[in-house]
Amino acid sequence: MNLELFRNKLPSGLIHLNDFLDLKFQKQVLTEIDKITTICPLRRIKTKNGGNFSTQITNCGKLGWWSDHKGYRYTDCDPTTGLTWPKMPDLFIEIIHRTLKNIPIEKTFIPDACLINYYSKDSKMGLHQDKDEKDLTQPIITISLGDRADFMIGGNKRSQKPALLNLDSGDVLVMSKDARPLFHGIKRIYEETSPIKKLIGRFSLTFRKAG
Ligand SMILES: O=C(O)CCC(=O)C(=O)O
Repeated sequence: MNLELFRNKLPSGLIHLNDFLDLKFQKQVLTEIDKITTICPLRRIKTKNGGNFSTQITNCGKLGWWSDHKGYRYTDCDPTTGLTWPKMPDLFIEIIHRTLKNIPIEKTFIPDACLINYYSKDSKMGLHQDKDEKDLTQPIITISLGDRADFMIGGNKRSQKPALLNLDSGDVLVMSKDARPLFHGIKRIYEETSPIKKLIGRFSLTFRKAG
């Protein structure tokens, strides 16, 4: 399917803060990811039907998102090690505060989960809705780091054709209000476009109020 880049206004509730984090800040985020993945390594997990995700994931915060034959869910500890997820770094909380200050939404969002996805050059993420959180009115805030990605944003039904939005390193994307339930995913990663030289591939960090 040929998808086109957004040319006009983004859907209501979808807020794209382009180039929000400078390179120095991005490198600090990467250092925090390195610390998290030392305690809780990135892993390729299975879909509930036994398929393979092409991203690798880990988590930090009180709750972490997980998937295996038992289904999609949030857990308070890493199902493979039984250890609690690493604490959410203060730097991540600072980014959330800065984001909230810059956007016209309620300032009450306090994330208790941060899902970290790692994309290598061939990784993708199929169209999906984020529905495992208890309160689906709470926004989702995503930080992009590393290679450029084509983010797909569709409608309330999977059958609606999505459009594309480029997400670059340092961008922050907010799915709030009417945009919260929209189908979304990652169509493509642009190899070797990362401004952070030691990062090959892309990380996304999605902050959610899960519990
Ligand atoms: O990598 C991204 O920007 C999107 C991640 C995502 O859709 C998710 O974790 O549910």
